[in-house]
Amino acid sequence: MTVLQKCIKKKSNGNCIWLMRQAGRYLPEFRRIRENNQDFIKLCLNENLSSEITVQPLKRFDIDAAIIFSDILLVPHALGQTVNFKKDFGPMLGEINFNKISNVQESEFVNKLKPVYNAIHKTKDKDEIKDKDLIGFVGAPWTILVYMLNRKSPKNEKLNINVNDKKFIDDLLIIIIKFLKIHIENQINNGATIIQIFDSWAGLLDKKDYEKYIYKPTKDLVDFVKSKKTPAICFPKGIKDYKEYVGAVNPNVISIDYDVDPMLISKTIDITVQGGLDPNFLIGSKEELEINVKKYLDIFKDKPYIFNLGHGVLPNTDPGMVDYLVKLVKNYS
Ligand code: 1CP
Repeated sequence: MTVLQKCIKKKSNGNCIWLMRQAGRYLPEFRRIRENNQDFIKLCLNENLSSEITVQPLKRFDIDAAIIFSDILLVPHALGQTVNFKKDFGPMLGEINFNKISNVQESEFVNKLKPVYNAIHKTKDKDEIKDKDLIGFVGAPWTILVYMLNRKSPKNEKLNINVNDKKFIDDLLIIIIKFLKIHIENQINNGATIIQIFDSWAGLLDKKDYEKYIYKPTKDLVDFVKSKKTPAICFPKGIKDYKEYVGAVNPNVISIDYDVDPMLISKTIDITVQGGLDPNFLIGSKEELEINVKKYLDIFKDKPYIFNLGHGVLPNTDPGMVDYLVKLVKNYS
């Protein structure tokens, strides 16, 4: 059993660690590839390069898992919605043609994402990943819905979704869930050993709408992942009540953001916990980083815990700080 799987099965607190966005712009070796590959979707669909990028952080750091280099927005792309990543702006999506989307066939969708599945297949046989986990992922149905309808990141402005058109949203949600399951299944069949579900925009929703847009659809995916004998990690960033979420969705692991009090989580949640540390601590001093890393490790000392951040590694992070963090976690006792 891998170090991470032992942590998940509550068999040990194995000082295990991986990081969200562990591959990415803070690594010069990634930036070199990115410079020559301006089209981000094309880069994700280049199976040799995406496999190479996936193992880049494992060559540097003593981390316990790789996460496949891909993006949650490949799903709208494979459903026929245009997705472009504009420099210094983020994703831009085209208009939705519901007729077209509701007629997308499974074979057509899988064909478009074949390079992702091939990249997973290639990566799992690499030396760097022997005895380690390869994490596959999807966006949660709500977060995918947000991008498809808002057509850009909702981070700078109020969400621009017309919830009056409920029938349209409900029908789209059904299609999204169907294809997320297909995407999950193909990742597992090609070698993903864990699935993480990213609900990056869970925090935008009113609590009264959680059941319909977050709990029910995400539990549907979690049950599906579990039926494939694979653990599911859920990251509902910004959710108001993690305990209620865990009760409703029942994942194997709950990944927490940096806004939530880890002490409260440790007292109220009895499944494996992942993450929490504010990625900004990787940009500050080593002393401050150490104090805050110890805070999480102390709080979760006698609990099954996977060290990670409360969101992704920031692009201006010094890889040396990541190395320091990994060593702090591995040497903690
Ligand atoms: O060079 C660049 O500009 C690319 C930056 C980048 C990277 C490295 C994007 C654009 N996506 C990725 C890879 C990625 N995305 C991974 C790879 C594996 C790893 O973690 O190392 C993963 C898991 C994701 C998932 C993802 N994509 C999420 C969920 C996690 C999160 O960050 O909240 C989201 C929201 C996206 C959408 C996305 N992809 C990229 C951008 C700039 C955005 C938009 C973010 C926003 O709306 O602000």
